[in-house]
Amino acid sequence: MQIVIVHPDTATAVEWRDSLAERLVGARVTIDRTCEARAGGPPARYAVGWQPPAGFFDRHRALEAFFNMGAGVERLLRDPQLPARLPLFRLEDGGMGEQMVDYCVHEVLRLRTQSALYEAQQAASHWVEHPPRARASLRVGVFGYGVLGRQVATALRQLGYPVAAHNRTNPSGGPGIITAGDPAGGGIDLFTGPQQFDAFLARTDVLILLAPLTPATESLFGVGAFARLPRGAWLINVARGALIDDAALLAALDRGHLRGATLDVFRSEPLPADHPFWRHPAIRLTPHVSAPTVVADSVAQVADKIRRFADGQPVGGQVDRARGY
Ligand code: OXD
Repeated sequence: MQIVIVHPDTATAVEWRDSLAERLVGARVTIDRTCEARAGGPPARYAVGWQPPAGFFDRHRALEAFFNMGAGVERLLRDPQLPARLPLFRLEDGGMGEQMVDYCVHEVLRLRTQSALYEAQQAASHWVEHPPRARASLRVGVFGYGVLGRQVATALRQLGYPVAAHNRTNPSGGPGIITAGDPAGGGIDLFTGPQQFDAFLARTDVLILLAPLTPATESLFGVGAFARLPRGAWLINVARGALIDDAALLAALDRGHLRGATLDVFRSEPLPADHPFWRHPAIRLTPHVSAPTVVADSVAQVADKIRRFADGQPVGGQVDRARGY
């Protein structure tokens, strides 16, 4: 079995090559464009990678499947050389879930405990007590109820926050809202489709974006969506920067309609040094670190997917190109 690895960072590519070769005994695993890859032998049947460079799919014309090293496939789908019928598989969790849960829970707890206020007070040697914020005043809304969104929603629900999620479709197949009283929803209200988007926003004090970037979600969070959130809402974006309209977010923060935002992802990464997000007092910002993939977990998952694919068994995480994820 021939497998080619492609990743912009050489050390990561080497780690994947060695770990995958250990798990798939007998497989020949090489890194794209290295001497060993050019040494000959049968062409690669499977590719495992992240952001393949231009020309990659031209160099590897015998591929039968591409296994993405991350959850997001929007860049891959924009590659004009991507063969139309090549099956694509994305990583499902891969060690990201628990990190995403911790990142989002941490941000919600900061709001609940008014951490920003007390940090500012400490800096000014200022002793003032504020009334605690009730959990009920932090109604969480998770936009995107996939592998990661579900874990984040469940964790916050278990901590006692009122939680709703919005998904493109109802994962259980039904049309409506899974209400808090419905055991199928685990106490999470599920809103579906564009028709329930406004109602979802209207009941959300902490909006967590965890949906893929697709033509349907690009810039979805702009002037209209922010206006529908209750005054004083907080935004947490751990999905993709292009889900939000940067100018609309700045305007909503400046006029105080949104109280603040925690941003881990941006339209352009690294975020340019002159971008106003860096210095905005109502923005907390991290450099796309909310949930890095854990190589050991991800390699185990991809090795399993490759084995299943090679054996003709069903493989999870297949990308639906029409849907965009
Ligand atoms: C991913 C990411 O898509 O790390 O997996 O952003």
